[in-house]
Parts: sequence; C-alpha cells; structure tokens
Amino acid sequence: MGILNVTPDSFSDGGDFVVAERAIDHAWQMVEAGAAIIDIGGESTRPGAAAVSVQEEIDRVVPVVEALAGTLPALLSVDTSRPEVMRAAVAAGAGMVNDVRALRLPGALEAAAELDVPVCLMHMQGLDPATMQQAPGYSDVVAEVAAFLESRVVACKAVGIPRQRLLLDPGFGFGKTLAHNLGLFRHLPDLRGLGLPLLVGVSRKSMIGQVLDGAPIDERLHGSVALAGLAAWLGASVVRVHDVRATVDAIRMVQAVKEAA
Ligand code: 7PJ
Repeated sequence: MGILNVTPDSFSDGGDFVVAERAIDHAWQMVEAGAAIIDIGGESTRPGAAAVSVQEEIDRVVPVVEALAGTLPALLSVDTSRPEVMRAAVAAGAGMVNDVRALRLPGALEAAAELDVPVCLMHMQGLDPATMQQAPGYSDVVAEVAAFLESRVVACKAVGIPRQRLLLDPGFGFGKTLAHNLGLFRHLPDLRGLGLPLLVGVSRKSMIGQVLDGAPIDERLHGSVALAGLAAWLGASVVRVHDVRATVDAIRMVQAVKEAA
C-alpha cells in the first residue's frame, strides 16, 4: 500500500503533493514501483496538525480519486474517519476505507456498512491525534490493542459489516511510546490470532528516528524498509509505505525465504 498524502501540512511530504496533478503522478509512480493499493488521505494525523473541515477533506481527496479510478491498476483506499468523506470517495471510485479511528466517529460504522467495501480498523489510544501522544499508557499494550480491535470487529458485525471485509492494524505511533511500538511489533504474530489480515504502517515514523539516534524523516528509509520486511515475516498482509520500490524488493526477498524448503 503506497501512501498518497493530499495534505498541505503532511509531515513527511512537506506539502509536495497538494496539487492534484502531482498526487496523480505520484500514484502512478508508486503503482509502477509495485504498489497494489494506493491510500489517499486528506486529513493530517500528525500530532498537532491543524483540523480540516469535512468539505476541505472532500475537496482534497475526491478529485484525485476521480482522476485515478478506472485507469490506475490498483485498489484505491481512502484514509479518513468521516462518513461524508467515505461516501464521497467511494462514489468517486475508491474501493477501500482505511480509518485510523476504527469507525468510532458518529455515523462512520453505518457509512462503512452501506458502502460494502473492505475496511481497515486501526487502534489509536483516544480519538484525537493532536493529544494522543501526551501520556500513552497501557498495562499490557498487546492485550489491550487486541481487545480494542476485537471490540471494533464486534461493533462492525452489529451494523452488518462481515468479518471477511475487515483488516486490522495495531496503529504504530498512535498513542504509543517507543517501548509500546517495539513491543507491539515484536508480538505481531499474537495479533494474527484475531484471524483477520493485518496492515502495518511504520514508514518514516518517529519510532525509527528514536531508535536511529534521532534520524530525521529523510533518513528513515533503511529503517522503514527493514521494518516492512520484518512485518511481512511476522505475518502482516499489507504494509503501508512511502518508499514503494525499496519495500517491494525487501518483501519479495522475505517471500522467497518464506517459501524456501
Ligand atoms: C497509519 C495510517 C497507519 C493505517 C497513518 C503516517 C501517519 N493508516 N495512517 N495505519 N498512519 N491503517 O503515515 O505516518 O499506521 S498517517
């Protein structure tokens, strides 16, 4: 899954892809590099990022979805928590919903049920990326993340979203310290016990900078690729990344080892 940010304040793209034309080019490049899914987001979930109105989010995302739908040979995912954006993006041709709030905003469960597309449910401590990193606390991070995700699967079932349409994501960096993130990563196989495909997003995240002596965002490529390969080894079905070409090579190598006699 290649990340396509259409946010002017996105922390790792620095607003480079604000203009729809550039976003469209970038989506094509990622698919040519081997991405099977393009995740299009118009809300920055960076801690401290400015809030975006529903209309603004739609205005960012929908033109890009419209331009890519039916031409780009990839599944288009919309990274949003808002039911209005989910509806507008799917109407424009998106075929997946990726929600960092796991359908907890009012109306999101119902919208996802009615849209009948795959949904990624992500764990985040709290609901607000602006405050989630203030004091992340767990007594057992793996057990609590697993219990949260299971509770969201149950909530989905209650509105008629079948399990087969769901992916689960532990939400690296969303209300978690470095120790929480590393512990969750190490225990990814435990989350496979939930019986649904796992999506992992660690690309360029601060956990990599923290381990690599404060490496800035543009020096996190190798750490990101290492973790993507490791995630694949530990059973992730989808990795959400910025650097598609390097990640695809890494995962193909992991796959080759996995398939060895
Ligand atoms: C994630 C996401 C993630 C899923 C973001 C960033 C922050 N969606 N959206 N999983 N992260 N499913 O890319 O650094 O980890 S936005």
